Amino acid sequence: MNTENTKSLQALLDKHPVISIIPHTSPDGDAIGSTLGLYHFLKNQGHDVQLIAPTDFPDFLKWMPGAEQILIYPYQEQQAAQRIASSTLIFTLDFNNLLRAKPLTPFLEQSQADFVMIDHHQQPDTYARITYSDDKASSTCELIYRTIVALTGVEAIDEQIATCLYTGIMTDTGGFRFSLTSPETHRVVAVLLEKGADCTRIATEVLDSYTKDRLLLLGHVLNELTYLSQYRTAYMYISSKTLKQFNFRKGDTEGFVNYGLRIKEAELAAIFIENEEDKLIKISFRSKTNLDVNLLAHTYFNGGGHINAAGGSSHTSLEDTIQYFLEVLPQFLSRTDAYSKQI
Ligand SMILES: [Mn+2]
Repeated sequence: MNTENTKSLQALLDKHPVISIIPHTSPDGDAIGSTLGLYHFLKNQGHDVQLIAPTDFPDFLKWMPGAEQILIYPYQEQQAAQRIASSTLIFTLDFNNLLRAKPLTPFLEQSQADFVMIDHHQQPDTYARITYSDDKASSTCELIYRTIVALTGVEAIDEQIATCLYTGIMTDTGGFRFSLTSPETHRVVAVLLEKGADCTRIATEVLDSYTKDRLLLLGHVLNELTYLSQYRTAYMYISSKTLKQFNFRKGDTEGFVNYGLRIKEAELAAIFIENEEDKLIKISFRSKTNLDVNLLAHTYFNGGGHINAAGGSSHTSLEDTIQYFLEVLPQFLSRTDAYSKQI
């Protein structure tokens, strides 16, 4: 965070604002880690602060310190709406367009509060008074670390904050593997370990916490994986019927898409998941090297994200969506800009 942004943020905090912190819809490890990390920091500073999640989040994140304090909009609609209406400062973390906070979008749009966006996705929107956006950062948690250090110094990071930020960095880097994992990421993580983050416990809580149904669902999905060697592409799909068969719970399919890339030659992996509730097909893409799946998601599937990890959606059937994917895939791969020059 640069000096100007730090000064403006400190000035906003000096006004003793009523603060809300919002992660994106279907919050992941980085969204919950960054919002909780910031929550503990602001609480420690004596601020009036509330975290509001647009939707529920997976059980494998519910052990995190402070998770029980989060207002989850679908379960506490009135309280959440009132809190947003009375807030004078709103942090939006790990997303950069208010449409990514559905169903809270209309409440956020009507709010008179000052907005602070801290995020690492591409093409940030312009709604915030302070925008701290860095699409080269491994995670929003890394940016929250830098924000806290800029505002107060590293002394302000306690064990709870360290635990939350470590969790988000670990999950968003795929366990320190993805291309945006930098020397700086490791320096930050080193400090978080010194501050008391327990890497073994965090990894166990997040990764080794499948229900038996979830593991069997993964087995089922992998059994039906298709690999298109001519396109170096692996794809998987899950129908709502299959989800029911394995007693699906939120978060169960998280990370499944990455298995496609475990094929040595694979460069692109996709997963298509039927979501009966929202009446759409949710799509995730992952890639190796510099194949730009943000471009793929943005151009053909109403979505976006990062070069190596992006998501989108489709309002046609599961079959038609896969058919469409198979049609546009050769087109996409032959585009001159399919391979990003950024890496
Ligand atoms: Mn993130």
